[in-house]
Amino acid sequence: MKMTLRWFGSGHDSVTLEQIRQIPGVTGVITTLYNKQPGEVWNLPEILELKNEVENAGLKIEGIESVNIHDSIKTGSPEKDKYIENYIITLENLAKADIHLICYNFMPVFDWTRSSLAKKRADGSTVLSYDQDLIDKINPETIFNEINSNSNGFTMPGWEPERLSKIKELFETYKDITSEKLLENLIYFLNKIKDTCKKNNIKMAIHPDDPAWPVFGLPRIINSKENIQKLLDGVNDDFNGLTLCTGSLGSNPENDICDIIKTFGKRIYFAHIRNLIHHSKGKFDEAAHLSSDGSFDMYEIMKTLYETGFSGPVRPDHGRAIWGEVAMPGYGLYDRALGATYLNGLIEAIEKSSKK
Ligand SMILES: [Mn+2]
Repeated sequence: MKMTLRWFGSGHDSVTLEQIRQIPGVTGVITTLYNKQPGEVWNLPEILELKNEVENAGLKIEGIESVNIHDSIKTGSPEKDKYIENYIITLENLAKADIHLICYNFMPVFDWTRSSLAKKRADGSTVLSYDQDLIDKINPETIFNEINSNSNGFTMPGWEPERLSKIKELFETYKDITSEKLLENLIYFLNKIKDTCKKNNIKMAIHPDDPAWPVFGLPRIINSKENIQKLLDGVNDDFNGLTLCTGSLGSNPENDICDIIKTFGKRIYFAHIRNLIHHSKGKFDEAAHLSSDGSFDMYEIMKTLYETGFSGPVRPDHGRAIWGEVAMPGYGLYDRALGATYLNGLIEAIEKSSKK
């Protein structure tokens, strides 16, 4: 496994590449061109500029998170093919820069949803949290404003303010999109990019829906073992794979993460590892990475990944805000560095004990 950290790029992230380089055992980053709108072409010079910046800091780009999908592809509207063409050009340019792993999601309107970005814990740190009862009481515009005004001045991925003005319109475009239709549109997209991905050895690793159930009446299709199976069977080719995100899939305690890893092992290309504390149905707080801090058995998760032969990039996912750090919620340096170190400790122990 290759330990990485998500990095949003200079000017978009409070964390620097120099800091990431000093976390023991972190050898790469997962990054993106954060200014790009969904549907826009990524040109080769701008990709190479990003790559050089990362490599000059002694790190490697292990994958892109995300190349976002334009809403017309998700809704299957007439302009979809134009945006798929753009996506293909972007994939070809990334491959020319020797980047072959793409994390993306297929969630309508919102990439992810939380009811709080800074819930105070007993230890004085703050975390992102989700409470379905709170979400049920607010409308999408309110949550959009709340996310943006509580993000410490950073633009949260998937919550770009320019989307707010279009939110009513966006909901309108999704009103006839059932989960079956959404899956059909995803399969259409994957079939269209298949040849490009195969020719360029690109792995598409879809990110599960977060949380793992429908929010604001919008369909969710990558949220359970059964539904992931439908997608992987729908385009049954190696390029069509999965990002294992323990926090997203695990938001629903009915999802057995280790069983999902065993089932899809060979089609998992990227792993987001974090812990949650479940309170009750539809109610959870994010947590520090350690098993003892949350509801997941992190040792079992890492051991299962190891045993399936997973060799791709792994990254600690959201961390707590600790030690007074001001950063994008979930994406500070300190708790993610602790998370990476803990996960590296688990990996070392698992590797050594499996050789005995
Ligand atoms: Mn994730």
